[in-house]
Amino acid sequence: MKLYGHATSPYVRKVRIALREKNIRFEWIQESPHEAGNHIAALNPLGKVPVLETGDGRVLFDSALLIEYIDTLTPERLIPQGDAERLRAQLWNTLGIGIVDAVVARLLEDRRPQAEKSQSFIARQEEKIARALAWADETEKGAAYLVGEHFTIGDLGLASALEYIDFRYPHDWRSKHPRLARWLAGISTRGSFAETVPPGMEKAPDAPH
Ligand SMILES: N[C@@H](CCC(=O)N[C@@H](CS)C(=O)NCC(=O)O)C(=O)O
Repeated sequence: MKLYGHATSPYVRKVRIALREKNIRFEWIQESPHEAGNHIAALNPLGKVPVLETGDGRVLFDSALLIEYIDTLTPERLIPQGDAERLRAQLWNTLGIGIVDAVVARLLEDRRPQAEKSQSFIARQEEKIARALAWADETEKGAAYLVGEHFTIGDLGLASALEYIDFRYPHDWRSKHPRLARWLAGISTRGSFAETVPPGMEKAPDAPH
C-alpha cells in the first residue's frame, strides 16, 4: 500500500494516524501537489492529497474515503458499527473537517499579497473556528473519548483539527476552553499522534498547508 502526500497536510496526517492506530504497514511517498513536477494529478484528477494506492490496483483519494477503506482492513473499528454511535462519531469528525477547512482557507487568504487579501474573509473563518471550539467544549462530556469507551474517528477528527489550529493558527484557545484542552492533552499522548506531528509544529511555520 502506498500513501501519497506531504507531512504538513492535515488531511494526510489523518490517514497516517488511522494507519498507525490500526498497525497497518504502508509506504509513504512524500509528494506535495504544491511542488513543481509532482505526479498527484495523474493519480487524483482533483490534484489533491492524500491519495492511496491499495496494492491491488485501486487508487483512492480523499481522506474520509481512505479512512473508510483502511477501517475495513482490521477488525477493531475506528468508525463505530452501530448506527447511533457512528452518527455521533462522524458528527465530531465532520466538525473537525470543518475546522481544518476553515484554518486552511484562513491561511491561504492570509498569504495573499497585502493589497489582495480580504480581512472580512479571514474574520469569517476565525468566527467559524471560534464557534466550533465553543460547540465542542459545550458538547463534550469530559470523558477520555468522545463516543463510547474507545478511540474513534470522532476523536481522530477533532483532535487532529485542534492540533492543526495550533500549527497554522496558533492562538490561546485553551484558556477559554480548558476542558477541551485537557481532553486533547490525553489524545495527543497516543503514539499515532506523537509520531505524526508535522515538522515545525512547535514553531510558527510558513510552509505550504
Ligand atoms: N477533502 C480532501 C481535501 C484534501 C486537500 O485539500 N489537500 C490539500 C493538501 S492539505 C491539497 O492537496 N491541495 C492541493 C490543491 O488543492 O490544489 C481530503 O479530505 O482529502
